[in-house]
Amino acid sequence: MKNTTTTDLLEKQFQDRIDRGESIEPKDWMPEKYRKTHIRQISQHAHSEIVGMLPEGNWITRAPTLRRKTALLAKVQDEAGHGLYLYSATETLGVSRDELFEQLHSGKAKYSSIFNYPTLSWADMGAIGWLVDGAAIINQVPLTRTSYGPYARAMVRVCKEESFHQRQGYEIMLTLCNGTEVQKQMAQNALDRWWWPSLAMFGPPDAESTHTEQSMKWKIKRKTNDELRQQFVDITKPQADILGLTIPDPDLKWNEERGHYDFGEIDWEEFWQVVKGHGPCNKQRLAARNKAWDEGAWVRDAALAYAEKQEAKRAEETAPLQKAG
Ligand code: BYC
Repeated sequence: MKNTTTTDLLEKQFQDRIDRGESIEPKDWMPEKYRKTHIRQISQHAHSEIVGMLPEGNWITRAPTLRRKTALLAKVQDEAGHGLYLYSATETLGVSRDELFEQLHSGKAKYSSIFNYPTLSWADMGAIGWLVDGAAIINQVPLTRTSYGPYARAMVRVCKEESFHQRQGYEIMLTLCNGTEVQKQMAQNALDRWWWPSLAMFGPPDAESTHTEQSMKWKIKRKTNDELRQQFVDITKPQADILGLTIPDPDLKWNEERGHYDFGEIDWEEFWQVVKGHGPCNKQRLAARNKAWDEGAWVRDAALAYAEKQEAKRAEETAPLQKAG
């Protein structure tokens, strides 16, 4: 007969809590693999937000109007905020922010494949908001009910902001599509370049996804990569029709029987090349993050020196009181 160890019992109790829909909090017992999976997923998500500021930051100074500039600036600032909440949520699992930054800057950490593609025209700001933030919402709304409390709570605010991001992107597309023929072509060209990378954002097909099965059991993921990808295609195709744009996929057709759109094969070879660091902008993105980190060293040093001085001052002020007491 198999011996039931304490760990087996704890794991069973943990799974029972998950099955009952309870939220897991930082000080609760959790299997080491659950903790590690969260550190991996939440930190990759945080890095994606931070690196995700770069392709759009590229267009802030060239936004066509003041209104567009303020909206884009606000969106990019929101992404910095999302990155910071998510780093804080990761820290609750016992990893330090310095370690997380080191993983990003050394190239060890993954971040979303999508941010390794270039932003070539203003229409890309529209396509990113519409497609990339649209995909992010579909992926992240289920995460507001993920089993780890700090991650689920961070996702609530993030999703509200993503909704504004998606709308500002779609409105850019709508304006371009109602503009001149050249503007409409810019919008079509941006859709042509961003469509397939946006579908790949959801991750490998379920059959090849390393983590989905366990993450579904632990209710980290509430839907699989393929389910979310299908949902994205079903929602986005009618939006493209309203814009009068053509999705660059000859196999995209409504399937009456399935009640979903069928769509063509994603180039997974390209996806893995990008994930492994060989995408069009991987080197540029890492170089930009490292440069910002190095150039910000004096700010971190000054903040630390100020905090130490304040601490010393407080200690000096309270010392006589303590002596008297
Ligand atoms: N890019 O077993 P799988 C945003 C990796 S932020 C790179 O399915 P999982 C936004 C995966 O990490 C967008 N790598 O993994 C920000 C794993 O490798 P490791 C980011 C990818 O974790 C600013 C391997 O492939 N969103 O939206 O179960 C402006 C096998 O995959 C990708 C999040 O991070 C990829 N696309 O599922 C605008 C959301 N896909 O770690 C927008 C939270 C997979 O074993 N994350 N890999 O070395 C998730 O929901 C899940 O982590 C994923 C992947 C669905 C992404």
